[in-house]
Amino acid sequence: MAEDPTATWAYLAQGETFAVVGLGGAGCEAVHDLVELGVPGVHAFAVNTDARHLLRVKVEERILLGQRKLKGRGSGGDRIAVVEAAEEGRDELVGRLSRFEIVFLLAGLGGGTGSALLPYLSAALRRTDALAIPIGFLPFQVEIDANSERRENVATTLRELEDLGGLLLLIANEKLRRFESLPVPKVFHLRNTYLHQLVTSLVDMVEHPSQLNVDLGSLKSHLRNGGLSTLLCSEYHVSDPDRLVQEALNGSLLDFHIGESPSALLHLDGGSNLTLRTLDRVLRSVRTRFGEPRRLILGTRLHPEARDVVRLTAVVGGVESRSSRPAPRAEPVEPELIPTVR
Ligand SMILES: Nc1nc2c(ncn2[C@@H]2O[C@H](COP(=O)(O)OP(=O)(O)OP(=O)(O)O)[C@@H](O)[C@H]2O)c(=O)[nH]1
Ligand SMILES: [Mg+2]
Repeated sequence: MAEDPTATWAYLAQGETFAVVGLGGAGCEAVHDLVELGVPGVHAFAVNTDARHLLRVKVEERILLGQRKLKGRGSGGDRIAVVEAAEEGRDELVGRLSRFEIVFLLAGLGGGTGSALLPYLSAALRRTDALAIPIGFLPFQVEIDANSERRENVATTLRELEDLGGLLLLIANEKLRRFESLPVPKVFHLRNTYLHQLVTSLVDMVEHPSQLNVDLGSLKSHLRNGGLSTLLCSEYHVSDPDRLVQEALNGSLLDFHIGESPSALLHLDGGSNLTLRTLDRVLRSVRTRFGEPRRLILGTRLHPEARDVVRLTAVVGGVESRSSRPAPRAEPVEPELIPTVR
């Protein structure tokens, strides 16, 4: 029997592709919530220095770092102790994560564990073939203002992440204030749903072949040339492409500022009724709203049936660094004003 010519390369399509990794308390909680919302085909990890917290999260693989020094009790905001702990476990940790093609790393900024591990692991994974995508939760302004240690930890972490370049997603808790009349659990559910949309949009974009294909290779090369980048997502009725682009910008909970020379990789996911005119109007709207991009890549996936809703995923490069903007205000506040975010 003739040998199946695909057999020689088919194994390449079988590798594990995506991982989400929670780092520290807030990061592990976010991964737990993502798993509850459903991330099919994505392997989930929880990494913490706090054993009790780690036992609470329902995630496939749980890793306790720094047992010897931190004794499973968390770092109490000590980034340096966490880096030392990570150095000890480095080969095993990086080895376990680098077999994935895309690794989403999630952490709340301001504590010790997540703040130290987010840049540390992003940098370590950038030296492998895996594409590391750091996602940080920026604390509410009132928390930063009230606590100089947190403020320092946030600032140091942001500097380290921005120096790495590439895709950096910073979810700003402060932007949740637009929902301030809703009950707190509902607000955090909205944030988690948004996080879920970011992760699944990117996974969908690179995982499923499409008509105008955007694959992992195009994403990596776009990021290599794009400086600091962010991710925008939206869904809107196919009849209003301009509103689709507007929603991607206005509905974002990310902290970002598009610079003077942006680049954009756009992906549209829609039905068989998506017309060339609609594509054209999306592109025109991007040019108007983002500024004239120096580089634009367009991908589409058109499903066989007609769809009312079209989804836009945009990886925007040339985003300006937060550290070039004014430092956060530091005014004393009453401690009871600090919101509990757990
Ligand atoms: N727990 C929690 N923290 C959040 C959330 N969103 C943002 N954060 C912020 O995340 C920051 C870090 O908190 P933790 O994750 O508890 O800290 P950690 O990384 O475990 O670090 P250590 O406990 O100091 O070792 C805090 O400043 C919180 O404001 C959330 O949904 N849950
Ligand atoms: Mg902790």
